[in-house]
Amino acid sequence: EEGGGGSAGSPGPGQGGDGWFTETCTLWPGQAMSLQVEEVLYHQKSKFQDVMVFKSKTYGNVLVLDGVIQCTERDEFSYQEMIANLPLCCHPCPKKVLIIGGGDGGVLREVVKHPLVESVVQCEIDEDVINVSKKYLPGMANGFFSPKLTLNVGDGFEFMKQNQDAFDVIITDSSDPVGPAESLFKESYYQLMKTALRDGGILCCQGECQWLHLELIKEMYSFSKTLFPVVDYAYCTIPTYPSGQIGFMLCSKNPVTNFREPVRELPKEEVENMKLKYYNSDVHRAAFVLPEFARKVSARPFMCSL
Ligand code: SPM
Repeated sequence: EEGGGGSAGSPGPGQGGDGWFTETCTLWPGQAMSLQVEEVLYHQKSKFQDVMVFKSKTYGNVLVLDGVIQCTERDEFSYQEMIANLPLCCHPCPKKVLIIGGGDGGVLREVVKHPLVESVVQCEIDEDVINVSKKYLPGMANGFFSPKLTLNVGDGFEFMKQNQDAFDVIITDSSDPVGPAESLFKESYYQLMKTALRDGGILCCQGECQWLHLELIKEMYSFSKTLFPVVDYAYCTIPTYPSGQIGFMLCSKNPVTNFREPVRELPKEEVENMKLKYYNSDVHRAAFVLPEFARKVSARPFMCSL
């Protein structure tokens, strides 16, 4: 079995038609996350992957790609707010933003809220994910209606090859490194993002989980350090991702960037105006404080050295 093996509505691994969706995957062997299913709302194969949405008992509607939970209505805000605001609040003037992936629209929803962002291009390869999200995850997909957006249904690699020196911030909201998203965790992809960024540009990518993927994080950190003067790693908590957390790789072309200190402190009123439920400036700073086992293994003592 490659990658995710979760299923709902029909018997599958760890799921005996008992009304529970169970997420299993070769990336987190020996553990599984289960959610009680009220109704399967959509289940089809797209050109790229298996796409499912189900209504859960306590987490709202849930988007699942190739058997792996991508977001639930109850807890999606933590990941989407953090992957958007960590880079945006560390760039002095994030006018032009590129989002790769993120077909549910949640990251886009957060990016377009940011007052300094003037335009956003989003490249999502799977149009079915966008359409399904508009129908079943409207609270996330509302970003697709922003006048700041230019939507490109296609391959992010190809788009960046044609658009160099073009963006202040690039955010990669990908699924996991098996199947269609595998190449997004490789050095060649980070190199391409570097050329697509303007001088002083910043990138932020889905960076997997300290409890499960320290070796991968270490590898990404090492090759990023050969490409960018500043590299750092942060994380957030989120109940429905394996082991309850997920991380973010951050790289800057600007040698004076300090990711741990936002250049724009969001006042309380702005946090309220932007309807933020997870991100604030204190959470931003705290997100970079890693537990000792991760700080050591991911060579963290060097992460902030310039
Ligand atoms: N906009 C939400 C899309 C989610 N992108 C990240 C999904 C990751 C799912 N697997 C998490 C595994 C963490 N080790």
